[in-house]
Amino acid sequence: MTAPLTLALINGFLGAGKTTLIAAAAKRLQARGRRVAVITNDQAADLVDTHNLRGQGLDVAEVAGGCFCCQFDGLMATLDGLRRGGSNPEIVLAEAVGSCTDISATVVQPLKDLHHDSVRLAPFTVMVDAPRLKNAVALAAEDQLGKDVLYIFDRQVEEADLMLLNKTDLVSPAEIEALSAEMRRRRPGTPLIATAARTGVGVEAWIDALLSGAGAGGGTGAGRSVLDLDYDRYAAGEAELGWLNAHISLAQPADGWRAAAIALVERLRTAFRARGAAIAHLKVALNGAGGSVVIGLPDASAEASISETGTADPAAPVTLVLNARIRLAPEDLRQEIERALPGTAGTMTILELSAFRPARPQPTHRYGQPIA
Ligand SMILES: Nc1nc2c(ncn2[C@@H]2O[C@H](COP(=O)(O)OP(=O)(O)OP(=O)(O)O)[C@@H](O)[C@H]2O)c(=O)[nH]1
Ligand SMILES: [Mg+2]
Repeated sequence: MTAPLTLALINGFLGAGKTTLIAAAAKRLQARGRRVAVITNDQAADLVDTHNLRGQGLDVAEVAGGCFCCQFDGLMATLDGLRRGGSNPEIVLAEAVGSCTDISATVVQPLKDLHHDSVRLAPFTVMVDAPRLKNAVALAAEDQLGKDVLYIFDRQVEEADLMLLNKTDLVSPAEIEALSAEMRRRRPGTPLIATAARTGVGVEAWIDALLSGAGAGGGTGAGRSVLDLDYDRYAAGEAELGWLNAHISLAQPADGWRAAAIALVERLRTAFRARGAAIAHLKVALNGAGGSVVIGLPDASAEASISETGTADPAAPVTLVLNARIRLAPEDLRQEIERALPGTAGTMTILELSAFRPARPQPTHRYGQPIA
């Protein structure tokens, strides 16, 4: 029998910083001599996160077409594929879809019950975006994403074995204290690490917690509790957001592709603002021969983040992958994106484009009680 691999599941609302943390942690684990792979997950294919992480040289597999809870068998097949594949990882970091919750009942418990021979679970991590929590506390039910989306945001942390308060670089030390206290109030007895994934703060501490298995209640392991969740509100919250994934082939952008990607994101920011459509996360990846650029906009007022790997051949064609999670009807979202796209380049071919509202979650398994 092959040795069990360690699976570290991480959830947290859209744009919290999960992919940024995973990239940072995977590289540090590799530097410690560990074999690591990453699993990304989404409602549809063509993920910016997958391109982003692969562009950073990581071994990445994708579970597309539904969250881990609804694609549990797909998750198991993907783990199996990684195990048989070239890198044969000891540790797999798996990022759930950021609009999902109830991962303990639908993913962690079935893994404990049905797959404990082949998978060792690290504490289930939930990451919270510090500025978003600050806003949620201040505005209560009036969050710009709507009260049902806020319901999901609020529930996510309540099932954590390990909590991360991220983007601590964007709040003051006093606010870190207050927000940490708020998280401890929401999820008592659960370890909390303050992180700034973008600058690397807290990443080593997270890795140590994953490897030692230190989780909720001072115990080890994963899935101490399961949520008592209102699936109608959960489904309504997910359906508040329009979801669009596109994969587009572009001829050489006139101003260079970095400028073209930034201009596209800024055109979309303006368009969504004009319609009063809140941004949950807008991501664009441009990939060409020799390099890639990833632009992220986690909300309408944030500064767009830009990361580049390699040096792309400026004369070569590129592919653009775009993922938008916006509080807007899918048909309107599609229209705005199609309207914004042509300015990006002279010639483009849309290879794939899907725009939809996430369907009601139908988990493969659901355990009403935690497995001992
Ligand atoms: N200031 C700051 N920004 C961060 C930090 N961590 C991540 N970000 C930025 O937040 C944005 C979202 O980060 P991601 O890592 O893509 O977030 P995610 O949780 O994977 O998002 P989804 O996959 O859409 O759910 C990006 O623009 C990041 O650069 C941080 O610690 N501080
Ligand atoms: Mg991500």
